[in-house]
Amino acid sequence: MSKTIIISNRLPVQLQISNGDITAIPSVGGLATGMKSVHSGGDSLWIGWSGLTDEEIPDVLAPKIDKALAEHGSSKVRLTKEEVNGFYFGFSNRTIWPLFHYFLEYSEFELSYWETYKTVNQKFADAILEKAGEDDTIWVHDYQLMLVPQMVREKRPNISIGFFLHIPFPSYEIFRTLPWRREILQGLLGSDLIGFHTYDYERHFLSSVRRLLGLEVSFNDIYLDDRVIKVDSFPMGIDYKKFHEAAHEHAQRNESQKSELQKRLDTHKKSAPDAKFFLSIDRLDYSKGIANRLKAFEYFLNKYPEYKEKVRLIILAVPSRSNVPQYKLLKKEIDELVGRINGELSTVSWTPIWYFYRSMPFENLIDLYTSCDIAWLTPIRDGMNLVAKEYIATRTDKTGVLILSEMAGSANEMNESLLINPNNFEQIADTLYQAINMPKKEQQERNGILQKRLERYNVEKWANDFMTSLVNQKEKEDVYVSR
Ligand code: GDG
Repeated sequence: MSKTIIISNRLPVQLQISNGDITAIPSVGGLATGMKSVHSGGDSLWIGWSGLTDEEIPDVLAPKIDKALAEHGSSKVRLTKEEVNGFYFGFSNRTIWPLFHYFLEYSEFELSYWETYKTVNQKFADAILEKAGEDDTIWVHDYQLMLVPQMVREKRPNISIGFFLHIPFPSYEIFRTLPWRREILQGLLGSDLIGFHTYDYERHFLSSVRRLLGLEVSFNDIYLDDRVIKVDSFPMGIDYKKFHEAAHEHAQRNESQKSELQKRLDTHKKSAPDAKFFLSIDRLDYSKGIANRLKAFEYFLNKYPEYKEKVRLIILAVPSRSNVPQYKLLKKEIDELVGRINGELSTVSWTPIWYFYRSMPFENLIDLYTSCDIAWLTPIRDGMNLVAKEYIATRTDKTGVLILSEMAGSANEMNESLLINPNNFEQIADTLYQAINMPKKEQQERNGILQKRLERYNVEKWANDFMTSLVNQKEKEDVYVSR
């Protein structure tokens, strides 16, 4: 029987070794949360890096690790510490990530990173080739593995390969600055179908293919030798039911079933029923605009001082890539901003910002989504932003206001939210004011429309659309070849 092979840098679970025991904990992050529901439902194998380097895995534990991963339908690619440094912390996160998010000044063009990226991509391709049958479908994910499609294609000319990019594809003017721009495009073109979150990313990609490789492009088909490659947009959805039902279940809990966090949130709500909670949740990443949000919060409190002691900003910043210098610096900047703003504005009964630097269990995520009146998600650039969708899905009585950045891919589908430019503090302050004062009926009207859309175009539909499109493209290609 044919199967789907999902391949991404990280697996759906992360392994931890303590006292000779192995624990598998669910991975946090957009790709992992989204694909997990697809993976758990069907006949699929997920190949990726376990999160532990070869040096961290004692020989005696290797079989246990393979067994633990197999229980999650997963198989690992082995990487050394040096490979992780060059491939993941290096080329992926110091070259591609900043470049594709328009932080050109952060992007490092380092030959040794590129060399390691190629070596590691080949390791992932080899792992696929070892496991894949001729009829299997390969679905490669994200910017860490852009060379894999062509590496697999060289050995298996007829196998079906799809690729999905979870981050933005930048405009040609940005992309052309990359020294290995042609190699990256050629790597991606090993796929039969290349998917992006939005039509804009798709157009940017096609423009780069046309201008850098001079290939024939007709609508969204690329002609390369005897192959036709389709490029399309598939805006990723969420597991709507999971979030919506979790919120319903949450609302029915009695006092003893509530988490400590929820009890604290309830106490504050009771003591100040008119107070509003703003929520900000992201990985701690410069693309997410957390520092800007803090500055804009201060700006808002200066412009509308009547809201001092009446609003509170809850920030959940999930640790991410802390080995990369820019992330270390950002952490320091955020710590300082939170300290300064709280120091200057706090009163005996009010701390304006609650700041959590950690990853929280799913249950606490639901506590935050359901307790906060306003979700304030204003990345500088974001491929999609699933948190915005999750917040809306948990609002079972349809109240709540979402303030969303125009620069997030999700803004295209979430027009009923309050869209802002994350660099415009004046607009942000006025939008926060508008959100605080939005009548309940208007909130419910906006969220009702959003919820219907998110429920219909959920993550399962997203994955099915991608897979159906891949099958159709393969058939179209076969007809083209046999002409
Ligand atoms: C990339 C792209 C694109 C967050 N904190 C916790 C936690 N999360 C979960 C959220 C959500 C996911 O992580 C974050 O997804 P995002 O989409 O917001 O962001 P990235 O991680 O940057 O994801 C992004 C995505 O890929 C999908 O294509 O949307 O643009 O950058 O699902 O719920 N989950 C738990 N604890 C936390 O503390 N359990």
